[in-house]
Amino acid sequence: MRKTTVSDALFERAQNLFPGGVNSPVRAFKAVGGTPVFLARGQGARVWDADGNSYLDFLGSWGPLILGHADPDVVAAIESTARRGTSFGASTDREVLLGEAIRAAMPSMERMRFVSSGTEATMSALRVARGYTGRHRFIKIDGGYHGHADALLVSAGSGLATLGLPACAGVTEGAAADTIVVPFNDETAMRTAFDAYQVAAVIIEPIPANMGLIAPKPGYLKSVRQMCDAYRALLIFDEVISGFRVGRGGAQALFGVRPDLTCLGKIVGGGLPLGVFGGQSVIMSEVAPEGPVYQAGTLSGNPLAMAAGLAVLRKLDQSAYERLDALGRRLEAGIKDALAATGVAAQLHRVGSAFTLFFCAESVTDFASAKRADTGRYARFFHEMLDRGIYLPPAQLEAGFISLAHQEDDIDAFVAASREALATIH
Ligand code: HOZ
Repeated sequence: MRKTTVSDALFERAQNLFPGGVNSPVRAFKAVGGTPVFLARGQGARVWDADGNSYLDFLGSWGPLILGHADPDVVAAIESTARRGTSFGASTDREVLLGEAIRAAMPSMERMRFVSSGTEATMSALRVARGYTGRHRFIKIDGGYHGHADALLVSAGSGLATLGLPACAGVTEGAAADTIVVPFNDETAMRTAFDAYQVAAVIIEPIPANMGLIAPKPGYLKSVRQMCDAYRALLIFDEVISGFRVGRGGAQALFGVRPDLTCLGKIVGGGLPLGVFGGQSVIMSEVAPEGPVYQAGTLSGNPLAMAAGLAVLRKLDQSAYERLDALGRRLEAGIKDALAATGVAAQLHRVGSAFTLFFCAESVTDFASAKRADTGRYARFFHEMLDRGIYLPPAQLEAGFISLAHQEDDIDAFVAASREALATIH
């Protein structure tokens, strides 16, 4: 039996301080029940909680930790940078170095701006698209999550989906009125929206990972690109999760689709707060001080985040992605065997080192089908796995992640725990 005394006591105190006891809703275990685990430290593929229990971590801080916890090169980069100053509010050489590394990996990002979170990146990219096109409406995907800017919280995935909130209180009708929502993987619905409205942009996670992980059907992203061109709207790829996760060039390289603007976060900041938006040079000319679209931040381009991001990107070569994919294939094969052996109806979705297990018999292609998967069963699976030392996303409509710190043994441990957990919940 796991000890939870210290986590329980901390949660008690945290509830007095923070709404729901947390500083981001998805951490509150609302979808799975029980008391959230308070983590004390992480090393490689493992985390330890405040009670001393240890877990193999397949959450990876919701995506950033592609090298695992406390990678020595990342820690060294942060330490040596911190000794020279943590923030200047002025330009540094590391911004140039990281910017060049990002552009080399994703040539569509001809010019970019560093911000402090994925939310800032998507909010700003949308503002730029509106400024550039002179249009105010935009299309987003049902269940797509692009952070918590007002207009983007309409029909959003991640925590809103987990909490079952179709809309967010405090978002005015005016802010939501410009958001046109269409289902993922549905070209007809998008074309209908384009026919009905003049839109500035389509903002889309090319591989949605906030309604669980769902791959685009063949040709879908290309046809979205074509529609954007035909209707003179910008295509914004939210690659906060897929960027540097599914390959060095992100989903845009994987599917051969060049967006006009890209938003990054998570991995690119090496576990520190960082977001990036960028794209065609002429579009980025809209951004102040070159153009009239204002955007700013005291900690933008923060030296510690630049150093951490550079240290991570240096290690993400082709062999790193081959290794991640091999680990992903091992996990997928093991889980599929476990499902067959236990007779549990579930779908394992995987792209490289990102995955979701949907508890349902039908295939999941969009938000509507994702929401039909059995969340109660996922909750039981989650706790059975936690008790077996495996830390997963505390909600089915999210993605799990494998890191380069995971070894074959860790994947086998995940599979063995899954087999027992599936048999128990069946
Ligand atoms: N955007 C993350 C994945 N859904 C969750 C992070 C958070 O909301 O705390």
